[in-house]
Amino acid sequence: MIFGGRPERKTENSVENNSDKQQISSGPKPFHWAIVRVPGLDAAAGLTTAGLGKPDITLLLAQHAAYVETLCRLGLEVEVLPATPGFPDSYFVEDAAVVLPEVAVITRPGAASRRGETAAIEPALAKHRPLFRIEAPGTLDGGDVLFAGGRFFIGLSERTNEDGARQLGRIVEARGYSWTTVPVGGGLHLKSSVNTLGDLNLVFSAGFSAGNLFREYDRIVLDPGDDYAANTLWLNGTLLMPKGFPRAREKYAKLRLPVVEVDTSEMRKMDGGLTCLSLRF
Ligand code: CIR
Repeated sequence: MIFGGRPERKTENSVENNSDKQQISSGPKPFHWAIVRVPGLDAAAGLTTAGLGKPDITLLLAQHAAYVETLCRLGLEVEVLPATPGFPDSYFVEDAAVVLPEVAVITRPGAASRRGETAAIEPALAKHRPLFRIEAPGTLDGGDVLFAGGRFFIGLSERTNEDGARQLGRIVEARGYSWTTVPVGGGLHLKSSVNTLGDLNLVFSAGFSAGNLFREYDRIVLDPGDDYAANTLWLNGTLLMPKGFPRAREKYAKLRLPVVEVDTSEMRKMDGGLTCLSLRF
């Protein structure tokens, strides 16, 4: 079922206009589509290291519906896929695919319990893009793939291995994008710690360090204790951030972008955040 959308969207420009930076980016492209999946009643059986207790399924469903409504309000057309019983993490759709302007790449999730999720995402993406696939022995979770300033950063994590990163790298390279791997260190995925706030502005959790890798970017580093807020989602010039991080919100103010706070308390219990709940393209 498809919800929302609006016929015309304005193109957002980079917040900064620095000539060096223009070389690596022509500005973020607006998203038209989002794909999401309704959480299943078995969502509490998903993988988690959060130690925050079991999610309240009724509240989880309500928070998910509010997330979808927010995407619609921001002008996206949202395809809402049905729950897939037996795959309690499948509403974290971001991990099952990576969508480029030209093609979609079906991943091979690093967690064995999540491998079967990809079959259920393929038909939705096949309507929009030619499909490529990450093949064994490669593993890759979409949560480890950050596209910022026209470049792909691919996190090497417990879920994404060198082989998976290289396979994705070859696919993006063939379409004119540069890519590099990034050691994720702690945290589940790369995007648990780093996200784009629109093109060349990046947000980092306090403990994340990647040497010089992001030197051309403008960096906002969050305070210790605000790591979860690093999973903030740029959506066509609006920032969606998790509810309850006033210090992070204050740091974002310098970007002069509208900010919407979204309650993801129940997803957080399952190690999920705002980016993992949708594929956007
Ligand atoms: C998992 O451990 O795979 C899920 N419980 C959470 C996945 C979150 N996905 C993401 O950050 N991209």
